[in-house]
Amino acid sequence: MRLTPAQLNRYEEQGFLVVPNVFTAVEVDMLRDESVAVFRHERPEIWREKNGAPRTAFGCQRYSDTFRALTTDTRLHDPVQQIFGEPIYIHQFKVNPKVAFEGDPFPWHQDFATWHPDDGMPEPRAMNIAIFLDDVTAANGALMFVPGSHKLGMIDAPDVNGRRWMERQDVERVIKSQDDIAIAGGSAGSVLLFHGNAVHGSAGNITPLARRILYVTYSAVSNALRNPTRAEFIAHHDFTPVERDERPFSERPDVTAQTA
Ligand SMILES: O=C(O)CCC(=O)C(=O)O
Repeated sequence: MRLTPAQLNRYEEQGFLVVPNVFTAVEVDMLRDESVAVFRHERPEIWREKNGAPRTAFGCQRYSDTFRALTTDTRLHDPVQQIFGEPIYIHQFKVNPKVAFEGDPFPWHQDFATWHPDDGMPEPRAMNIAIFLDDVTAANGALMFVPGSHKLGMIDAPDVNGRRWMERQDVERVIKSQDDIAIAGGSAGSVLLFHGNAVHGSAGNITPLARRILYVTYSAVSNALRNPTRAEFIAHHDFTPVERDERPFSERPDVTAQTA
């Protein structure tokens, strides 16, 4: 999948982009089933909310054939490679389920404000591309973005218990300066791309509707980590370029059965 000039312009102006109807309903079902299987595991890579509800499954492409195949799918790989103009590797992979009634918020932050100080990533030449596994709305915890905030550069954020959420005065300043907050919603199967310096966050999910989102963070190979400090399952140390595969992940022989 290549982005059109209009989509690229929008991404460059806003710092994020939703592309509807990229994955089919059958594929979304496969990815949902696989994420349910992943969250049955008790592993250090699976983080839970304070109440025990699943929050994030990191690095599950390493033990799931379905998710591994997905990382080479041209619908995820190609738009990012198009933006960076060079080979890319996988910096991070995760599923955030934001479960019905219990999913907690993600406070405002920039991803690069963690990647740079904690992972030793030189430049914001890494980005997320995400698949909506449910219909994502303002009600069930869609990501919110401050449009254009990626152009402000990285804003230092303090390390508080291993997380670098933005300080409130910075959030206020950025939202005032851009005068906007946008909801990145869409139907299941849509894809969301966003810049490493895009200021974003999401509210909790108090609805009975799940809001599962799967994220692949690709980085330009020239931007490989210099001195990573976080766990390898969060910030990978394997900088091998991803080899794209023209076959949709769902049609590959190794992903016909649930694998996680
Ligand atoms: O899934 C979400 O609601 C937000 C996730 C996010 O921003 C992050 O993991 O950095």
